[in-house]
Amino acid sequence: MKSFDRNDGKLVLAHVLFAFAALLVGGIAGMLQGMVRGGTITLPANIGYYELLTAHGVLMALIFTTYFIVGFLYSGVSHTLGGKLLPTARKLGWIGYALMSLGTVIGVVVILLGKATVLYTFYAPMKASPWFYIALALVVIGSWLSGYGIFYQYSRWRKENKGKLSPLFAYMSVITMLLWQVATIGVAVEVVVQLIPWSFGWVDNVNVVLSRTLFWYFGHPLVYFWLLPAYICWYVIIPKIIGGKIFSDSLARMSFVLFLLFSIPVGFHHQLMEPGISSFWKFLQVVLTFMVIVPSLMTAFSLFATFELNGRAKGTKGLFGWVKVLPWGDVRFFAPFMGMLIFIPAGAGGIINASNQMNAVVHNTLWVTGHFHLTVATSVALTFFGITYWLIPTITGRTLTRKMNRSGIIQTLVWCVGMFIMSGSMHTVGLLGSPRRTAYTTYDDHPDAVLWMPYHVAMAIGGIILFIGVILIVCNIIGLLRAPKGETEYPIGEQAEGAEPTPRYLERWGIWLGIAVALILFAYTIPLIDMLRNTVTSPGYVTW
Ligand code: HAS
Ligand code: CU
Repeated sequence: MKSFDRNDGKLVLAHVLFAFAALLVGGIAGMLQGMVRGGTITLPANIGYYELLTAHGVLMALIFTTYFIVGFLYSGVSHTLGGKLLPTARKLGWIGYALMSLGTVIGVVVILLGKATVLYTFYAPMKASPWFYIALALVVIGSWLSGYGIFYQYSRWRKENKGKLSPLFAYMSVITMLLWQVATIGVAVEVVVQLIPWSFGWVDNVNVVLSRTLFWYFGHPLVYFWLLPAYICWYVIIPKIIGGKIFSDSLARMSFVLFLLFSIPVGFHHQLMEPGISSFWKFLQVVLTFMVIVPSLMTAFSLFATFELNGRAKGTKGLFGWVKVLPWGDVRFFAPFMGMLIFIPAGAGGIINASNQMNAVVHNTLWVTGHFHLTVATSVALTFFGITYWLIPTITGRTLTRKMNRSGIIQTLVWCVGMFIMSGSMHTVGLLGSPRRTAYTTYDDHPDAVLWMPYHVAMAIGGIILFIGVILIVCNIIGLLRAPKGETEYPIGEQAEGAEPTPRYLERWGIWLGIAVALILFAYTIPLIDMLRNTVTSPGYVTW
């Protein structure tokens, strides 16, 4: 077994540790805001509920995820494309890291100073300090450079390995980063062209519906930018960990291609209840949203196939015999598996959100908050935790001890229990009409609100359990950094024998990017022209 390149290990570790530092600070904010909303504590006068909520959203959804993803993708690209990053790729990785970190520090300071209480979606016409938007721009530009590093390593590998199929991990990393490049154009235009000039006072008004549309052009693919690295783990890593095989390399690649095509032209499903967009275009984007469910269903199918083939190879019988031979005691499997399992109801919730009429029931209620705590904060986060348990030992030349493995299983269970209570209450009380994004209020003891209160308290209890989960994962990481020296394998699965060879057109980037751009133009051109023609602008508001 070849050990992981030391210099690359440093780059990956820097990203992973930054990610978990963000998780810790974001987790503190999350627990406090849960308790405030449940009416169990009040904050000191100089800290606002919405300030904490902004810090929580930014640190968890934008910073924890992006750092972890960049670190994880770099590790796999280094491992599968030559065993070492090329100097240019590594340099781009470090410059990206520096820019993102500068942006994060500026952003967090501005939020904590109370100058940017605009939540992680920073909807206009709420107006933050310009430095908040500049900070966000730095994070995005940094992540672009990290993406270029991955493209560079991949294209050099392909030049030197003419005619060979690229490793699946690397291929998936390239798609993830391509999706990110195309998606972030929306938020970059929003921030640079609209929000920065406006918040500096160079222009007085902002086109609100345009800014939200540019945001969601980015905001939906953003959720797949979180999901795809988890899928890389499910497709590539998990088969190896369970001692099985990847069901089909072609199917895996095809599902990623479908994400590239369909995850961008669907942002309107976040704006179904907004005026200013005609129902025809909303309908069209809902249809495309249902298209983007397909690659997730393909993933579910493929995972079941991998599990079942693995069971059959080990002699299990019956419909569910394969369940018995899965390595339940191995946290590298157990944590991502719980992520998969929870993704079934989480994804079903998404399909409900995307259905126009039902969106009218759930939009802007705590149901949506429940939905994304199952998707990103459970399916994705648990998978990232599961990766961490082997990634840190691999890149630092250590081993995962039995004791650490057990702490990992306990951490996973704590997370699941906390999330079950918190997200379960959010879903239920959302259906009862309780709005999202609100601090504690009794609504003058209105009968509806009286009904909501116990759920809000349950949310706070779930939030406290989750915070214990955050502390446990941080302790586990400290444990991993001090684990005994040794070699830990980078688990990369292989395709099952007898599967069809992968068609080469899956790597013809021109075709896929071309179709993706065509779909985006189709879904967005006319609505954008409408928004530019019939502008309704607004001055900025500081609502906090
Ligand atoms: Fe979503 C709102 C629709 C997936 C995240 N979503 C959000 C927000 C976030 C978010 C953060 O259409 C809130 C944004 C805000 O602040 O306003 N979402 C969908 C749909 C999907 C979906 C159709 N969302 C995600 C994922 C996220 C995420 C993934 C993060 C990672 N979402 C919406 C809509 C809204 C929305 C509307 C707006 C709501 C509103 O009104 O504001 C789909 O992609 C889901 C497809 C998934 C599946 C599940 C497949 C299952 C698999 C697991 C297999 C398990 C195995 C193990 C094999 C169809 C792959 C089983 C083993 C056994 C032994 C049983
Ligand atoms: Cu979406």
